Amino acid sequence: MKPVFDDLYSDRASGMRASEIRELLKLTQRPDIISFAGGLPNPLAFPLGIIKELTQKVLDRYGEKALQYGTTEGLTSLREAFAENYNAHDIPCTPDEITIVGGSQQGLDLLSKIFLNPGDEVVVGDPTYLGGLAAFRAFQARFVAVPLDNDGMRVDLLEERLEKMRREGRKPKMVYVIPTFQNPTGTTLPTDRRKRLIDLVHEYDTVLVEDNPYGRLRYEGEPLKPIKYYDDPDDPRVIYLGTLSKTLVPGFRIATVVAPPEITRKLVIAKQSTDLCSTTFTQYIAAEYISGGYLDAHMRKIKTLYGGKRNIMLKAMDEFMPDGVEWTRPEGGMFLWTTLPEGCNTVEMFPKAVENKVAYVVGKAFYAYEGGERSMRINFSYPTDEQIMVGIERLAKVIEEEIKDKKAG
Ligand code: PMP
Ligand code: G9A
Repeated sequence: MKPVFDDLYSDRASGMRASEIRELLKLTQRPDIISFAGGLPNPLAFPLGIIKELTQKVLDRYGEKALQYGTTEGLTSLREAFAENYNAHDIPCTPDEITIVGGSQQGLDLLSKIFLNPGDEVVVGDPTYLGGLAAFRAFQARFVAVPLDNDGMRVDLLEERLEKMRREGRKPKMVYVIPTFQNPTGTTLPTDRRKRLIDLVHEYDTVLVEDNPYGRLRYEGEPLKPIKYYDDPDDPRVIYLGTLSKTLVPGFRIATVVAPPEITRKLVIAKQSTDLCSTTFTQYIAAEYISGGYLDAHMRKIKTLYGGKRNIMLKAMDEFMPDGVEWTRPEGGMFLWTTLPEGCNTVEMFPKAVENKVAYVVGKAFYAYEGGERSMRINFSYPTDEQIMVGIERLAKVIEEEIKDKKAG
């Protein structure tokens, strides 16, 4: 049948494509499949008891107000609580510089809405978070994809690209980085690269979007200061995205965009036409949670849980993976990035993995244009310890077959 609505869709909607991760999430609903695909927090890390208590408190104290529309900027007490918490964690900001958004995904969407015309260029890591690529693509961006090494984005190559663009009269609208325990690779930018990034966005007159959902999920090693810490207060260029999705619960849909006042104003206007305001009820609960000091205490519990799962996954990888397979050993976050030997293809292998009841995200999904054919992202925060052991054994068998087939073929 001829598609009825094709000539009605905008150019923007015609170019949209489904998120591999969102589609794969359906697999996690199948009880027989062990999924390492979604970047989901573990339900064991959800502080149900405290949330129950605080929900009751919010209803008793604020009643109907907590269920009413709120301001587009977000609840003042929540912005104050975030500002205090952020300042204690080397993210300098005032409550007025914070906009509460419905997840950092909405932050990426709104930033695209205010900065991008069709054809505008955005610098991204190659690979990078596929939801970021999707948000930029929805506004018809083009990408300047800068390769990563074991220390995250190659800032030297970024500089070369920016210089070349300048010679050609081009300027990127944003530089998008996930500095700590990057999605999908788990890599972390060292301090010298963080500082260099600040210099570069000043030198080439653009902004840096620092997306930091995993920064506090560190299981070993010394914490690094966010890029925002090194920003110039007299000429701020960093827009910082933080979220409660990985440190409290994703179902609240509460995140922050920290930006200079001028950008914050534009962002708020853009959000007015998107959703008027973020969910009032969960903002009230989150404000109580953060100002009550629960978040920092809860981080210790999460770190023990996820650190243990990371170790189990690394142990299983060491035990089961065939020769020639390589993977990262991140000091935090939720993912291992795994690369198979030359000739293997993780897209072609995917149906065999599902047949063997294990799932991952194909590496290709995280590349702006091409790459990642031999790679995959595997998540360790969501599965149970037992699922990690069994699932990695299954995956290793599938990979072993793939390697044999490629050698034979
Ligand atoms: N950015 C990155 C790098 C992510 O990994 C995610 C979620 N996996 C998001 C943004 C979106 O998170 P949320 O909208 O739940 O805050
Ligand atoms: O789409 C989601 O559920 C968020 C997870 C993102 C990811 O897996 O990177």
